[in-house]
Amino acid sequence: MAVQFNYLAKKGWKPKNPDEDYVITLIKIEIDERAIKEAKNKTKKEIFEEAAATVAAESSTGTWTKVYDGKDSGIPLAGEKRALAYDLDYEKFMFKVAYPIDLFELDNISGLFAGIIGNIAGMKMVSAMRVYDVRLPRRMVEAFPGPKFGVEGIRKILKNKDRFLAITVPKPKIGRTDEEQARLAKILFTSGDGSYEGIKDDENLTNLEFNKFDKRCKLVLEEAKRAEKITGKKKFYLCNLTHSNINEMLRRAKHIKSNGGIFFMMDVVTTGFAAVDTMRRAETGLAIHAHRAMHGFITRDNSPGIHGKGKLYGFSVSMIFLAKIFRLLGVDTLHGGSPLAKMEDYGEAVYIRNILQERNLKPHPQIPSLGQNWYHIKPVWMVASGGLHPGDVESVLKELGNDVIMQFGGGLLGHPQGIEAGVKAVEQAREAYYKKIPLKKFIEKNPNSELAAAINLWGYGPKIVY
Ligand code: CAP
Ligand code: MG
Repeated sequence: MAVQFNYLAKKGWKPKNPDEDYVITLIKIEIDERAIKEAKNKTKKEIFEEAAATVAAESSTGTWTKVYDGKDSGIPLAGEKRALAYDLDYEKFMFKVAYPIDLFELDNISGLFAGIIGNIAGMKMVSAMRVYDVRLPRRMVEAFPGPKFGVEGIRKILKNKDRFLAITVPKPKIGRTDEEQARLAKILFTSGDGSYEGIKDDENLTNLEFNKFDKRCKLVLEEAKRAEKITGKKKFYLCNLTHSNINEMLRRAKHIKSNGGIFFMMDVVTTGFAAVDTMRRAETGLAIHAHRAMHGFITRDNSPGIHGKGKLYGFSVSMIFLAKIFRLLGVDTLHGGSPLAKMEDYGEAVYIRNILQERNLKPHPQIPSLGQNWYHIKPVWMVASGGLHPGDVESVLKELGNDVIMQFGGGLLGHPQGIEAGVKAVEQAREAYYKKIPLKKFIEKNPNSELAAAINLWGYGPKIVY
């Protein structure tokens, strides 16, 4: 490629003071077989170098050809500020790109992404590409507020010092009217010992003819207040305000706040980065529960190369990358999957928990990643969800720790003895866990308990959702 500058760093080059002066990305590519055939006198290694340099060029200051470089052309600055591809791994076809911080507006994620990953997936010479991670420098991190409440803020509001939180999403996904959903909330909040704390809308539930947003919000929050009086325990409702019009989301947030809510739920992938940033900076006074519907179309990769080794088949951006950005933008909770829930999980859910909660995040030893220094940004709740039931409490918490919201949808509402029994089963699992009684022991001693009935039906370990 006849580009103006060399976008490939010299062997051994590393960015100086990366956390001060550079944005760094970590990428793996697969060289297209046709590109190898067509470039007869080039080795695969040379084509890989060219592809890595092209990524750096296209995403920073270069283009596909040499352009005018005379007076007022901008070429001197383009040369000085260019990104460099470095740390090339010729076995895994993985490399990093270092971008000088001046290439970006510090508080603009949409602009940043348009640059660093905006045009690179179209390159003809690669047949697959995965963007694993991005590491952001201090000044960029400081340009964002991060979560308003985070783990500690929510614990204070809920008066819960150190235990995990349990919530339920109504199933069927769609079917209950607003009034029926409020009646379900009442059962969840008041059954058993009254400690069950949360209800969440499902993603399909927005403002529907038979289940209106404003009415549902008011009725469910009224049940929360009533239940708090009866049980003496704080309750919360993750009320879904997702809309493609940000002004409508802001209106709905006001409605939640004026009805005494603590949280709103938004689908952060379908609404987008600008929407999340706007909703966070609007200071609604509410915590943000981030659901990630549609992320699979961005993050999923079934190829053997997904964790660096082997061939890569498709084009994707990892959940690690997205989780980092949502923490930065300021969600208070984020769906991050759960251990064992996905094929060949490799501990990704645990690492996502680390991304959300650690202060000085180190790269994962097996999963390609860069780590992140989080400076002032608070830790975020990890939401474990998808096919969970009471028999998972022990295994999920052992892996993820206590700063977790466990979501039991079908795994509570499908209890063979009914909804109240489902609540009791979760409560029994929670009590046993915190008393350090293995769930197996508990059900041996209490064979007629609701927990035993749940485990007899679902066993142990998350159900893979097919
Ligand atoms: C869970 C859920 C959640 C997914 C998504 C569902 O219900 O409501 O949307 O778990 O979360 O519709 O499946 P169940 P994630 O508890 O009945 O499975 O993105 O973390 O997978
Ligand atoms: Mg759902």
